[in-house]
Amino acid sequence: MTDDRLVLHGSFTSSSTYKPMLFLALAGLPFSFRTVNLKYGVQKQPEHLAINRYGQVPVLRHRGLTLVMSNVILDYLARTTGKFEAATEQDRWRAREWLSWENDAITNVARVRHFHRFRTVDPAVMDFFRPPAEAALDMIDKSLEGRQWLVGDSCTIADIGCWGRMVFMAEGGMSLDARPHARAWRDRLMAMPGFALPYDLIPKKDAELPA
Ligand SMILES: N[C@@H](CCC(=O)N[C@@H](CS)C(=O)NCC(=O)O)C(=O)O
Repeated sequence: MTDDRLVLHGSFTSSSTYKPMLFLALAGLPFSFRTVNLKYGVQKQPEHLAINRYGQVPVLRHRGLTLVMSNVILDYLARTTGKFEAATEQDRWRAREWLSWENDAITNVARVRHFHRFRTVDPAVMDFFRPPAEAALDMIDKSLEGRQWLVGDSCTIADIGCWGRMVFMAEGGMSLDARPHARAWRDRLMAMPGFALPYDLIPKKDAELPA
């Protein structure tokens, strides 16, 4: 394997892994996938901590670089491939503004799903996180009124990042049913060549993905 090949470390249950994985699938880029089993705590073992100090997934390795944090990885992939990058400098910054916002706000959707699916938490914890999670989904819906994509006239890393973090919302009891603009946007994403949902896209084992 050459240093030029993209290597993504992640997990099939992880929305943060899905985000760069979806980028690569939509871009039709070949890459290697290395699975990190979160259930068994592999992300906290020294070998993984050596590439991600935070003990999390995803990690992207490429050309001697090691990148962590899904939005940093999306930024890197857009810069190095030119794909899903906005057309103007203003819009390129705006796409990154959405990614920064999603890390604050849509993360609450991921938290609610996480508590729902993987842990038993005090209902008060759910009561705390659910309103900002629903508000984040409302924000996406409102922002898409009268437009096809979050930034500019085509799909960018803003769309991939925001959609990717909310993808497991149904596992947390949330939906786009009453959010028509967000629903139409999701359908546009789903119609793109290469699109797949996480459980169909992310392998459970190490894999070599062709273009
Ligand atoms: N802000 C980080 C969040 C990464 C994250 O929360 N990863 C989760 C999976 S979605 C993880 O590795 N959890 C295991 C753990 O924290 O031990 C990103 O966007 O990459």
